[in-house]
Amino acid sequence: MKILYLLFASIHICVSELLSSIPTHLLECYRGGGPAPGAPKRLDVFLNLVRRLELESRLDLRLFSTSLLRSLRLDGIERAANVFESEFLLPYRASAFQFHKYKMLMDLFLPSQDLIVADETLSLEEKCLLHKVLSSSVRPWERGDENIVCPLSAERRQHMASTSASRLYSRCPIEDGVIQSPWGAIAPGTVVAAIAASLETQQVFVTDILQTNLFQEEIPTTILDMALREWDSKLERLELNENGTDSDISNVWVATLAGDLAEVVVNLGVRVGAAPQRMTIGSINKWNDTLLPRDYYLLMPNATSADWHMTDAEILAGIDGLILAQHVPSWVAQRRTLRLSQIVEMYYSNEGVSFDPNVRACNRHVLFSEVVTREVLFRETSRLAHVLALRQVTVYIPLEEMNRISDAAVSAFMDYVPSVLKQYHVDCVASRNIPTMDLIVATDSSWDGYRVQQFLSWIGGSLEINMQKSSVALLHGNTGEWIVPRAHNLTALFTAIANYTDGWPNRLNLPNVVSSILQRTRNATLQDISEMRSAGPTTVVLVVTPTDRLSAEELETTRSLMRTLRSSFFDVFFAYAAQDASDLKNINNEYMDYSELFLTVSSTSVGDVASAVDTHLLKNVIPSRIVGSQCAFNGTEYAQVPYEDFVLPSREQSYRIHPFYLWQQASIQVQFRNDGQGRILVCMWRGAETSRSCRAVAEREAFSFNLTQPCPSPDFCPPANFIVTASSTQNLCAHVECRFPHQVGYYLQHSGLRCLPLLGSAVRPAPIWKVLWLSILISRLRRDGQVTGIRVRWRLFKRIAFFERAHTRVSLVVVYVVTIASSCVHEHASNCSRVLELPVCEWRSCYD
Ligand SMILES: *[C@@H]1O[C@H](CO)[C@@H](O)[C@H](O)[C@H]1NC(C)=O
Ligand SMILES: *[C@@H]1O[C@H](CO)[C@@H](O)[C@H](O)[C@H]1NC(C)=O
Ligand SMILES: *[C@@H]1O[C@H](CO)[C@@H](O)[C@H](O)[C@H]1NC(C)=O
Ligand SMILES: *[C@@H]1O[C@H](CO)[C@@H](O)[C@H](O)[C@H]1NC(C)=O
Ligand SMILES: *[C@@H]1O[C@H](CO)[C@@H](O)[C@H](O)[C@H]1NC(C)=O
Ligand SMILES: *[C@@H]1O[C@H](CO)[C@@H](O)[C@H](O)[C@H]1NC(C)=O
Ligand SMILES: *[C@@H]1O[C@H](CO)[C@@H](O)[C@H](O)[C@H]1NC(C)=O
Ligand SMILES: *[C@@H]1O[C@H](CO)[C@@H](O)[C@H](O)[C@H]1NC(C)=O
Ligand SMILES: CC(=O)N[C@H]1CO[C@H](CO)[C@@H](O)[C@@H]1O
Repeated sequence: MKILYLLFASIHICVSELLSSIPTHLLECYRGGGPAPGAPKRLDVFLNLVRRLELESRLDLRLFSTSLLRSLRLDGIERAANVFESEFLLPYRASAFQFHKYKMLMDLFLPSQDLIVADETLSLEEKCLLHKVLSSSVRPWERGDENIVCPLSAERRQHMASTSASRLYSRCPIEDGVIQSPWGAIAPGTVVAAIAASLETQQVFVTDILQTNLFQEEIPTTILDMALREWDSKLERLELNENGTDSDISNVWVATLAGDLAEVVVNLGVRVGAAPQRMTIGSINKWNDTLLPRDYYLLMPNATSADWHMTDAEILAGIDGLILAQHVPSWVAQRRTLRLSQIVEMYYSNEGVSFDPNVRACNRHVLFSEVVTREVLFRETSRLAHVLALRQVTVYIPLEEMNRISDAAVSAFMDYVPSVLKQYHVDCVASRNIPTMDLIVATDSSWDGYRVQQFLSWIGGSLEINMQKSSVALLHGNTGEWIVPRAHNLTALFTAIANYTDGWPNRLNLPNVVSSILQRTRNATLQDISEMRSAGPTTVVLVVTPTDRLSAEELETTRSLMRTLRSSFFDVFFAYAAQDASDLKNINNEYMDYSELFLTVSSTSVGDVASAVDTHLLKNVIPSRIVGSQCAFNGTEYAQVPYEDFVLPSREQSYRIHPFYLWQQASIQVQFRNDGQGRILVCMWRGAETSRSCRAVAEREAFSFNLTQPCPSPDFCPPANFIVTASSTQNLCAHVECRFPHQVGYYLQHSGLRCLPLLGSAVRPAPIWKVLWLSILISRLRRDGQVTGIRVRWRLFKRIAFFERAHTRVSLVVVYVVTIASSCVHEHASNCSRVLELPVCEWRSCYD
């Protein structure tokens, strides 16, 4: 290992000392209790925030990790007793025991600067969330909800009676600085610090530390003198070898297990003596809600003791940090652009880190023995505890005594570790495909706001919306208004929900929902045209309606709206989660393009609905759409922006061309151009055919699938499906947007697709011009009140008549309006519906 000897003088010049007062940019996170609870404290949310900062700051891994700690981590913040917040006084500061070790780490072992301006990149909610999950602390005081959260047994209640502080300790304090991961809750601040330390390895001599001004300032001279004398005599007696390795402390260990174990020694061991059985190591915890984890309770066996010096989350993160620290320098040597979020995400995944797939959290129990030995842990812990004690304990504890206590703590730790490794172990499993989609959720009266949030938290995580192209939107099931218009990350989603103050649905009004979808789909199509898109995620509308039933009138209205939707837009999937879906199955029996799914749920509980959605929607293949929204116009091909996508090894990306776009076309080409990070395999097939034509596309090559006469017979025109997998990866995706280094990127482009009726055949006015007219017309119609398909059409015709009289040129526009609002009533009609009534098992029939 490379040993860098610290030049303490230089630290003084470039690095400021860590202070215990809350820095200005974090004050808002405490004033008035801080922002309302928002996104779940979960790995995916944490990674998304880190990624956002990485994208903005453009620092390398080493500078970024240390700056992240400097800027947003401050351990040991607690609320002062009996002080009330005022305009001039904020009763919070970093005064709990966690602060001391963290201060030593940052001042002496990880010299760093704060190069990140979080305020420029993150919203207030995001900044505070990231600060809270990075900073270790415990909120110890009684809150008043303990009887609900952690009820007492009668026998325990008697023990409790004797507490008499001015403020009572809670039976279940809240541990901060933790996030939920599939392999147990972890303290991400510890993992980040370990990675930072590994890239700046320092072995610091105890004697050097003792002589640093920064360190000496806060220690009584008598104690310091005793310490110096003891070390000097050790040196004189040549108890230290000539290289001094007997007296140095490694920053990687300070950042991880030795740091937390030294806290046990100093805060508890000094009090109870050198007896392993009296050392409290580890903790019993519980999330207040596993679907929407926000508070992590410490269920302390004895309410009056505050022995949370080394919690399970810190142990797990310490082990993970040590494992990563062993590998990160060599990975960075291979790929200089490697980012913190990539390392952490790959480690906490079933596939492992792309450079070294065995390094992953599901292998933690195996890797543990490679990185931790009792001897090293003892050596590092005892030295650090000795130094830490000078700061925290008011009497001098001789080295011998400190070593005995440390030895007891290390014994207690080594005894405890197997059980904690076992408790949080989850086997590695083969990773599964996650479909990309624009999901829209609408709920009925069965869920209140909190349950909707639980569901969204769960589905946002399962769809990986923070990491992939997917988005989630929330529609009010009764009014059809947008509660969350569209969110690409969970923090934005929860901020919008926190801002929503109107009531939650007391019933489901499906006509309102479908007409909102219709309007949104139209807007999205117009946007596709103006952005010249060639492909995109499919829209999936998930109607959660375990309780409410449709009235006959509503059914009729919905049917006619659905007819309008289905005849004009082709890549909107509907999924209904209901206890009895018989009525819902009647909504659409005209356009059988298999974009419907009925999930039977057994109750209204969020867990039941989530498990049905997981099995039938998320594990399903929902292909992305390849579309030809815009037509060649004025005799020229319209410009098309190639669709950029990527595939991860062991996953696949699927696409579909709806038959509408194939109909009546002479020749269609779909091109896949490899972006050069590995080889891909692209397969094409039509409808439910099992025969696929596949083609390997090497780095930087392109391949076009040619479909001549894709629909030769008017009666049979199955959709065209494509699937892309990565057959090899060079592990070199380097630009900042890469999710992982081993993803393989490609571009998709096509020509010859039929265009939407919206911009039908040869036309004079420019597309944007028409688009505007269309929007104006339809939004006026909607404002007239509740929309039914029939009424829409009727009013449209009245308006058409008006416009025709008003201006002859307008009649051209009107043709498109008719085509879009009630498409297929016109010339396309018969052909349109026939295309769509194809007997191909794609969706509905497979699950019926
Ligand atoms: C979340 O999305 C919003 C917009 O939808 C964006 O402004 C914000 O920066 C995103 N946050 C993160 C952390 O990516
Ligand atoms: C001290 O370092 C030298 C060279 O760096 C090495 O040869 C020697 O073995 C080391 N001594 C001890 C006791 O580690
Ligand atoms: C979990 O804690 C958060 C934040 O305190 C709170 O908003 C939420 O209601 C709690 N959930 C449950 C189920 O108690
Ligand atoms: C908790 O308190 C009980 C009774 O006072 C005691 O027997 C037990 O050892 C204590 N547990 C711990 C972990 O201190
Ligand atoms: C919150 O809602 C108000 C209006 O109700 C709106 O003006 C504001 O922009 C919203 N804030 C966010 C962050 O969405
Ligand atoms: C669609 O566009 C119209 C007009 O531009 C706008 O008023 C409406 O709010 C948009 N609807 C949605 C769902 O975005
Ligand atoms: C159509 O093309 C002709 C000649 O190519 C050009 O003069 C005319 O401006 C174009 N019209 C539009 C609307 O772009
Ligand atoms: C498809 O057509 C293009 C151009 O006509 C041609 O270059 C390409 O080789 C064709 N692909 C196949 C597989 O025939
Ligand atoms: C444009 C087009 O192909 N239209 C066809 C629609 O279907 C009828 C028969 O139902 C044909 O006669 C049209 O040619």
